[in-house]
Amino acid sequence: MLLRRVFSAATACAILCAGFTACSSQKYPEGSVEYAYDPEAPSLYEEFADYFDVGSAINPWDLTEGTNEYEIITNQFNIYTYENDSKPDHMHPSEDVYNFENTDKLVEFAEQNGKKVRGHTLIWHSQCPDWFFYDENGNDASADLLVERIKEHVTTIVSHYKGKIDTWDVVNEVLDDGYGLRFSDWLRLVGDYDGDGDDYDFIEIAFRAAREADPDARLIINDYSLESNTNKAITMYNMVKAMLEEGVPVDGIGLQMHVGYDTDVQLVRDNMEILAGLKEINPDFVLEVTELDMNCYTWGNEDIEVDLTDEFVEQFDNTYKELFNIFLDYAEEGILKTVVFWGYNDGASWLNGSPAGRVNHPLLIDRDLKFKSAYWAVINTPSEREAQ
Ligand code: 9MR
Repeated sequence: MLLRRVFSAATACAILCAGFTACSSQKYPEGSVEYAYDPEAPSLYEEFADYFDVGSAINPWDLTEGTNEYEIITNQFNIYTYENDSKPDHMHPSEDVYNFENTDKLVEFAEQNGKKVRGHTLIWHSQCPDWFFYDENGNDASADLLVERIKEHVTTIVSHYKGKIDTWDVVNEVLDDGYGLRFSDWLRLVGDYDGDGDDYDFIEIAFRAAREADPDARLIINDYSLESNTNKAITMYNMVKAMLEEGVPVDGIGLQMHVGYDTDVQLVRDNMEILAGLKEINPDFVLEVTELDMNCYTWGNEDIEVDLTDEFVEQFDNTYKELFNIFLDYAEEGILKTVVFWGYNDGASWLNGSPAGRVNHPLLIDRDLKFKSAYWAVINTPSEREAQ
């Protein structure tokens, strides 16, 4: 078993064959490139089954049966989210039009394979059509009108997937990077709707509507930099605490976790600890890692090709490993339930191409679908821990 984990026959084959063609024992669907994909590799979600679900953001084209991509996502993950197709611009492009087709396919795939789905996302300032924010005369929507639209939007979508989508990112990125709420159109137009002195009413209304539409779905408030920006983590803690005390049905916080290869893992742990404090108010409160990836470039760096030296790869792998050890700690405390990667192979990651031509390597599987050393570093964390 241990030997298989470290150096499976297919991995050996892929290495021996590297440089000319991949070996014949591997499956290559007609028309596809010859991948270094190792069908014998163990499964991330199975290795972490005692701790948390492991998932990936995917796209509709990943659901084509018979491809290596389909096999990888099916073998490696037990929870999926669409990278773009369940966002407001796709799902509800104009007031009277809902597009359920693609998300229906994901739900069907999940049902057929015994998997789970995260819905990303109902309310966001980005990838959101403008019609929400204007009335029929082209003026700003009134608070009443926007509140009605929020209720309608959330209720229609969540009801459509009642009992089928396990978790919703009800709101995404509602906090500012400095302090307080992001000044979005949602906030500007709805404001303190009920006059009780707080201005998170658009969030509260969305969560209440979602709970009513599907009482069993897990409802998450999702944001980025919570693991690195302590002010933001404290702001989130305070806001969610106030909401829980008012009975707003927030089940957990999603930490997107788009981190760097050199991220300060102690800070990640400390900020998660702040958010985990919400368990004192609701013992069932959860944390989820919702969009994990590890940028190979530091902030402000304009390079387009990183030098993958042994030293760099070692640091990259260690950071992944340390993060997963933190995740395992929080899973053992009963608060961390889900870890989702933002994509599953380097070639398809959103982190490529900006600046133009940039090549990034943020995930556990490379562009040729070869399982990287980081994959082995991560997948071995539960067994190494149990052996201690
Ligand atoms: O990965 C997504 C990319 O394909 C889209 O162009 C982009 C548009 O905003 O959104 C990306 O996904 C984001 C996610 O929905 C929310 N958190 C940040 C993600 C990366 O930008």
